[in-house]
Amino acid sequence: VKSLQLFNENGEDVDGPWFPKVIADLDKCHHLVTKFEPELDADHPGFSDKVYRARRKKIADAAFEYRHGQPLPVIEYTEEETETWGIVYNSLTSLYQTHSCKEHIEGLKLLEKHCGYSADEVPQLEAVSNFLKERTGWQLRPVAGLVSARDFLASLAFRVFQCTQYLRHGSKPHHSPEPDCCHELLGHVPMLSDPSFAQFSQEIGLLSLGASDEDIEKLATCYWFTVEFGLCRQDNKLKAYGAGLLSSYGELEYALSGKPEIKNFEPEVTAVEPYDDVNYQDVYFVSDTFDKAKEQLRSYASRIQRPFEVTYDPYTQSVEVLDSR
Ligand code: TIH
Ligand code: FE2
Repeated sequence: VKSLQLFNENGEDVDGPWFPKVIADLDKCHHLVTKFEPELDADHPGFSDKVYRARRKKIADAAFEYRHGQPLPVIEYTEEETETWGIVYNSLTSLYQTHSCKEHIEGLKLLEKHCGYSADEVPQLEAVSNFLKERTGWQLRPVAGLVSARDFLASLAFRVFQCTQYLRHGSKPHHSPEPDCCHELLGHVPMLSDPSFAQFSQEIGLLSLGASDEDIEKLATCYWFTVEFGLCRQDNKLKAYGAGLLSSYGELEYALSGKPEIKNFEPEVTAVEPYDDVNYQDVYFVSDTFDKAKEQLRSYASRIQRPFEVTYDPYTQSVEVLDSR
């Protein structure tokens, strides 16, 4: 095994797609997918709301200017935004006891205790990021909207979670086709405070570095059906651990209603399942434990061809790349 020369003398990539090697490289990993932007999508609930669109742009600009190491932008949320947050918070927390996994319930309890999570105020990313750093070594960075799968997965390798800071449109509090800060703060953050889930998420990220477009698509689909829409079995009952469920009152109810199809998580099958990124999912995948899902993914990914191996060094927050040809 020798160290791999990933660039030629002109700095060009010679060994496949570029990927970040150190945490500061994530400044180059925020390419957006402009699918559900209120500016461009006539079906977006904010499409004909000028005030909402201007607000979105202002919050997006702060994210575009952000560089690794800076303090996270502080957003002063308006009364209307705070009200939307409160509606989402109260409706969701009324479902969690029966619908969410114990790791999520535990995480949210800690956030209420240490980060001032409540229905009255939208938490600021800086405080939440500092909390996660102490719990599981994860941190947050702001992002303007929906990031490309390659960039998003790459940040996970460094235990960095890219978070939006705007709120969903107040007219549709119970489901949003795009991520917003309710989704990040109520769906993802409590899960990332669990050590086993934290490791599972980083693992998907590491497996994605330098992968082909086709393999990124497969990993992104596994990510979608686990981290975003995953179910698990606890005390013989189905519970949600996917953040897309934990932040949508409508879909959380639906997923556990007995109506949709439920299949066991099997990376080979899950990776090629078509998914719906606008409406509720047709099918959900269930895993016993995060540790088991992690092992399954690892063995699945060992069959994905990459001419090198990557390992993460937490002391330098960088990845080491080893030629395995
Ligand atoms: N549908 C989720 C919600 O309403 O909070 C948001 C998203 C999850 C995954 C993609 S968009
Ligand atoms: Fe998400």
